[in-house]
Amino acid sequence: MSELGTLEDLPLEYRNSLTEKNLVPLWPSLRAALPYGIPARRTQPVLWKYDDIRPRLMEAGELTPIEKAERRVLVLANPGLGLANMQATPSIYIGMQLILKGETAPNHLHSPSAVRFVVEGHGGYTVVDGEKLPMEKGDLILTPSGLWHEHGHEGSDAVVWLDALDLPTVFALEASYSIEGDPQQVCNQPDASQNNFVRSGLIPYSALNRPKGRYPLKRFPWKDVRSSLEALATVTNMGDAVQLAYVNPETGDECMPVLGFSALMLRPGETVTPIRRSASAVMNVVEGSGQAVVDGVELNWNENDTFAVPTHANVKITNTSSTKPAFLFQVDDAPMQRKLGFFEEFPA
Ligand code: GTQ
Repeated sequence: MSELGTLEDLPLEYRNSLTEKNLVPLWPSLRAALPYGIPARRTQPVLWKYDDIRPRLMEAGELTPIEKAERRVLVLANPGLGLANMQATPSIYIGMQLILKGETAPNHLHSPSAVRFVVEGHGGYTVVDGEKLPMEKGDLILTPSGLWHEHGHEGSDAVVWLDALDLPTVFALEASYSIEGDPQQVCNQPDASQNNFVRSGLIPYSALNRPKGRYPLKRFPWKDVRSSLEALATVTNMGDAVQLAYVNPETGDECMPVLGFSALMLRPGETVTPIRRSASAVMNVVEGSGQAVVDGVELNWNENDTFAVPTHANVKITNTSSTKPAFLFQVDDAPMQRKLGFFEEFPA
């Protein structure tokens, strides 16, 4: 393979003449743009300890009233991507949001899609499109692009949840914006989707006769996810991932367009080595403790910790407890990569 010409190979006068006309020669940058074999990755395998986040989040609760924050969030930023860019991975925004007793985070909508995954506390809720959705630990709440949403807290102790947004992509496309709104009228059937979709394989008959709902199910209670994982574990060989994807119950498709969500159970002492994939991911620990080795970097995690997995990374995850299961929540950008036609898996 021949060496490509560099910028310095070109006469200064020629280079300046290009710059002047907003032109750039490709060949000096070609290999950086299209590296051989594996993408150039700046994303680091980072671990954010909840023990580091929590006290700082509580301090934010004292320093910044909700009116001054709109959303009181500490963003989990990957240092490899530049902290100010607020990316956990190139496509995944992750924040930890705090809401205190009696507070409300005002109604708005925006072009990025978001989900909430509850980390601690009781009595939080989000109103999405008029539907009031309770939030308990591990519950997943969808707030899709363009739908009104506001948060509140009717309990006593602090409520914290993880926000996952496709903001980096929407922002990069210069399509990110929001609209403020008045408080929503809450409909008289709160959380109705819980009664529409009680068991997989059963959907309301009337749903067959209308266009498929884009977001028919907006809350996935953790207690159901956890028991479903335990059931799946009984028919899954040790070492094979016990993993469930959150999907649209009317279509079977991933429940959001850009980011995908799944839950993983590791049995006591179990190690899983997921197939290497082109998607990046962020994992949040719901329960348990263990170790992830991501591209050779050891990350020792406990409950509520969060870590980033770059694209194309080699991953090994171990539950280090010999007695208790571990449960992880995964956010990845596989749905977007699939739609764009370049999602890949690389069997060992
Ligand atoms: O709760 O609506 O972490 O709009 C970032 C942007 C949370 C939210 C974030 C948001 C929200």
